[in-house]
Amino acid sequence: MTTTWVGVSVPRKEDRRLLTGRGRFVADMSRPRMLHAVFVRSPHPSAAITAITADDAVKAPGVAAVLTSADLGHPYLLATLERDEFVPTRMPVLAGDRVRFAGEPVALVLADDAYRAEDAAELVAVEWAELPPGTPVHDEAPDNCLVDLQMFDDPAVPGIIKSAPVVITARCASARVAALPLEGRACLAEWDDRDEQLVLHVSTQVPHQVRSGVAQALGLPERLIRVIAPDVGGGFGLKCVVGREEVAVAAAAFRLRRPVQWIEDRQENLTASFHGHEQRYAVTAAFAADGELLALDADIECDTGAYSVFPFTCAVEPLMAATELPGIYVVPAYRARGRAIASHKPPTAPYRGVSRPQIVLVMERLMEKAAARLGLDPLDVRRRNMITTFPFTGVNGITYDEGSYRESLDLAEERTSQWRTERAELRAQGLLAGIGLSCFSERTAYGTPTMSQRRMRMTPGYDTALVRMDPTGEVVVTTGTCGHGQGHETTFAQIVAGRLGVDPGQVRLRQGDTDLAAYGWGTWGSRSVVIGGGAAAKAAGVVADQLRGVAAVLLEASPADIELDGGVARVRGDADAGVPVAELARIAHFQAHRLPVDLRYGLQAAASFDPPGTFSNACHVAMVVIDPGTLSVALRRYLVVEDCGVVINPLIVDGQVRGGVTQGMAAALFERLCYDEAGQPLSATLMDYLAPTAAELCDIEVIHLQTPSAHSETGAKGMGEGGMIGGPAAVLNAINDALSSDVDQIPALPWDLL
Ligand code: MCN
Repeated sequence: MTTTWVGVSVPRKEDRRLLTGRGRFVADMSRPRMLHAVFVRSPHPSAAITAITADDAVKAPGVAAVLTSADLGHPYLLATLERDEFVPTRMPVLAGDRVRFAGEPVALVLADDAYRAEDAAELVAVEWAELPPGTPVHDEAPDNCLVDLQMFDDPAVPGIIKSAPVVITARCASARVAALPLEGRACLAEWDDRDEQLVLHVSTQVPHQVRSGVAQALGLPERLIRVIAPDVGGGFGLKCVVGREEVAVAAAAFRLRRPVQWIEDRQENLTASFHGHEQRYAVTAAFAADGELLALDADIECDTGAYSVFPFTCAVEPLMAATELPGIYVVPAYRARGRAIASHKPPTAPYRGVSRPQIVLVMERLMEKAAARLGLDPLDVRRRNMITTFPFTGVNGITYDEGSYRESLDLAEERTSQWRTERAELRAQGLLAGIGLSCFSERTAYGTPTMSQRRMRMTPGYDTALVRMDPTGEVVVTTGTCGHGQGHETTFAQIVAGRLGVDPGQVRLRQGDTDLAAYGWGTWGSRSVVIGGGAAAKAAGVVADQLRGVAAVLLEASPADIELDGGVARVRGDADAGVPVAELARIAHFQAHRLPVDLRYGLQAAASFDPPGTFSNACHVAMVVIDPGTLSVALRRYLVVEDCGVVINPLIVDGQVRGGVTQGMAAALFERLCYDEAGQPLSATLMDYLAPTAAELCDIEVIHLQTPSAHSETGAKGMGEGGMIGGPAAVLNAINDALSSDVDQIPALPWDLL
């Protein structure tokens, strides 16, 4: 049996450097003659710019330049959907004649240190003419609607609703939130004369899309730009779009031929980067007397802020929500309208979960409400409606691959039976205790077959990996995916090591560099293990065949009889006949003449992978205790039964689940970005924006079921967002259980619970 590293909790290779302060983040980098960039930002949510005067700022100590939109030639980012219902709008790199949210960048100050740049930014005089309330965000969309999609429109729906025994209507909402990565956005751009390249070090999840965005905005060929993502301190979707600041910094370095660095501060991160999840749902669901869901009608509004993000566009949330709302339930008749509404707030990016925390919340609230109205057990109502035969093609046209929807619910119910006793005891003591549950699937690894349905001009999906073994038998893997906290250096090494019969310690992942990797789509949408890992597995399989070929020559055996394991190539069934893999590598490189032509010239292979996507699933159960005096909610117990197919590294998967649940419960209980009536941000610091701490958490127990995916090279399904997707609904259902309430929006703040 070949040793497999799949399923082993290999400690994260990256943690030694990260935990000992030896990581390399953009802010750790410095260059001779480097300029520090600070942006002059709009204090107004909606105003015309009538003049910008930088005379005083330019004369300030240490200032090298002040650049405006006009200085840069009015560059912009444009993300487009090829749909008539979509209104394309430009996002200027620096606002030129008009600002559309408070915090929008209007000028770039470059100085020899960041403090001088900050001081000089205050000297830039901008003349504003505030626009009257009600002025459309974009002239192209007088009603502020940037996309209006009637995604599904079964004409039978109104009739079914009219004659159904039970009709449930609900208005669910989720607040605008911040992804809040530990490291904000950051970039350092420098012109490299020797390579004739603009090298851009960016804290990003999508290096190739940053390259495309900069190239398109500045009218440069992509070859002229190299984007490198060094260590990235989290992104959660905020960094899977291209920041206009990144383009501005690139333009400044290109123009001045001096290195330019920009480090976003926390206030900018909260008020001027990308937000997520501000959505409103008006849903009507028809149920039969036995709890069967008969029809669903949904009207979905996503407040997507002032601009369409590059490359996803502002349609990403409404499209996802309207398409995937039915989730794990059989919905026989469906209507869904999804709209992206522009507002005078920062644009939204695809923050972790992308609409799925909201659609799961909607469906799980509907199940609870239907059960309450019909006097049925809410778990039985879920079971009555769950998809149980696979593959299943839903009314939304989505084909769901094999999952364990029913099994995960059954197991969760069994494992939490004691919680019900505990809840009764707590209630007997006069405490407000409640248990809530959410069942859901998480579509992951969206390849081009799926993404093309969105009709983006830039359609993401595939990825390519290159696996190379060097003459000492060590392996380097390059990939277009770009981990930023998920432990890819470890899990990709496990996948590749298993195929090559070597130790994961011998496999080094190189990612986040557009000059190293073929065009790829970065890390988001829980795509990396399936798509990047799948490409790496395929390429490693080819290199393994090459190794078997070389071994077969040396051992005078058939390649089919060669096993690679423990760093040695052996003839199956013959314990004595073996050659170390390192020796095969040496011969393949240094003694090529001894090998047949097709085995000469090194050990390497590239492979691409582009699956249709696969669905993981999970059931979350939360138990809360609510203080009757203050109505503050404390999480007491949390269980996740999750199925992401073959688990490559249980330690990492558990960490991903726990991190996601933390964000999910924070969205349910604390987090919201507030704006006043005029559009001024009120959550500009971490004193106002309540991020969770360890004190707000309880232990999160994780149990794995493993239903392998047929669409994945390794059988793994993605899972990086699941914790966030299931968390809000489970916590909100627990609160409603504790208070016998019917709250449908998150966060559920104490005053909402009165
Ligand atoms: N994994 C595994 N076995 C599986 C599935 C996953 O061992 N069956 C491992 C993978 O190998 C990988 C990790 O779990 O190391 C997550 O894998 P995957 O589900 O493929 O998700 P991605 O790596 O593509 O990560 C994206 C996902 C998303 S969309 C967001 S948002 C998010 C998240 O990951 N942002 C994160 N997790 C994050 N974790 C950190 N620390 N920081 C972020 O910004």
